[in-house]
Amino acid sequence: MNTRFDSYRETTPGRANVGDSPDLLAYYGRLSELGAGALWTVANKIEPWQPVPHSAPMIWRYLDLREAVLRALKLVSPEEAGRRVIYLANPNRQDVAAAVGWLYSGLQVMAPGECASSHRHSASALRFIMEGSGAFTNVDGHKMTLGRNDFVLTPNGTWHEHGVAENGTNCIWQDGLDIPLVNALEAGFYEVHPDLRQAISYPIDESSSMWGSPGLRPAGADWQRRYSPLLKYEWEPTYEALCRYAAVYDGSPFDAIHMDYVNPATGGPVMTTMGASIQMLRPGERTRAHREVGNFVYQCAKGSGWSIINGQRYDWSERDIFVVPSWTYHEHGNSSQTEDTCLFSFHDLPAMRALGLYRQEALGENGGHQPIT
Ligand code: 1HN
Repeated sequence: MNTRFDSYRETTPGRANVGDSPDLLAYYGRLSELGAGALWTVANKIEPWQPVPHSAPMIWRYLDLREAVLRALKLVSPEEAGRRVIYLANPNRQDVAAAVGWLYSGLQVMAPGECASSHRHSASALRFIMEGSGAFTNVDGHKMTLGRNDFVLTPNGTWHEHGVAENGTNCIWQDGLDIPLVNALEAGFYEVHPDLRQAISYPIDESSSMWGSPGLRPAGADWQRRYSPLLKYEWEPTYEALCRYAAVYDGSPFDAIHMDYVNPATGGPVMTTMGASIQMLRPGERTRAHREVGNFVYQCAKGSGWSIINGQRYDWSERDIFVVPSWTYHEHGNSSQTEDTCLFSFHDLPAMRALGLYRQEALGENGGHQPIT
C-alpha cells in the first residue's frame, strides 16, 4: 500500500497542504477500513486548477490507414462483426476506446451489396462520408443516399442500419459517437432490431426535402424531439455556404470561416451531446491560437494544411483525421497559396454548454493568456 499521502501538497493558501505524520497515517488507515478518506489527501489532485486532458493530440493519416481499413473487407463480414469498423485509439484512452475526451471515432467500410443489421442505442452517432458511391443509411425508416463529404445523423434512440447499393463501390465513412461519455455516465442501452432490418417508411431523402432548404422550414411543422429533423447535410450546399460567407466576411480570427451544422427547427446543435462544424481557411490563411473546454475530432474534407496543437505541428491533407483535447491551444493554417482548405469537425460542445462548463481563451500576443468570452 502507498503510505505517502502528501504527494499532492501545494503551498498556495486555500489548497491542501498537510504533511504526513505517524498519527495521520494511522488515521488514514482507520478511515480506509471504514470505506472513507480524508479529502485533503486527494483534493489538489481531483480539483486541478484547470482542465488536465488525459488524451494525447493525435493524427491518423489516411494514406496509412486506408489500406488497413480496406483489408477488413476480406477478413470479416458485417454479419460476423456487427459493424465492420476500425476505431481510432488514443494511446491514453484505450481503456474507454476514445479518440479524444469522451468521444469515439472509427472508420467503417462496406462493399457493394452489403448491409449491416439494424440496431439502436443510447449513444448518439454521426457519419462523415469519406469515399465511395452507393452508401445509404436508414434512420427510423428515413432512408438516405450518402455521397462524399455528406454529414449524417443517427441520433440516440433511433433505429439505424447502413449499407452500400449493389451497383455502388467500396465505401468508407467516419463514425463519431459519444459512447465513451454515455458509458462514463453509466447510461447506455443497446438493442438489435427484432427483424435485423427495418422498413423504409418515407420517400428516399425525405428529411432533406422537408427540412434542408436554407432559411425555410415547413410551416406549422411540430418537431418535439431533442435532435435535428434534418438528418443529412449534403456537401454541395455546405461548401456553397462557406464560399458565400467567405465572400462577405473575414470570419473568426481563431477558426476562419466557421459554420455549425444546426437543427433547423431550433437553430441549436444537431444532437444533445455532440455538435459538428465545418470551417474554411482561404489560400495562405492562418488562424490565431486559442483553447476551449471541449474535445474536437477534425477531418480534412478538402485541400491541405497544418495545425499547431500544444506547440507541436501536425501537417494534414484530405481525409486525415486529428484530435484536439480539451483546453489545449490550437491554431490552423492552409498550406496552399491558391486553394482553400476545409475542416469538418465534431465535438462535445453541446454537452459542455448544456452543463455550463464551456469557456474559451486566446493565446496572448506575448505568450500570456488573454481571456476572451
Ligand atoms: C454503431 O452503432 C455504429 O451504427 C458504428 O454503424 C460504430 C461504435 C460503437 C457503438 C456503436 C453503426 C459504433 C456503433
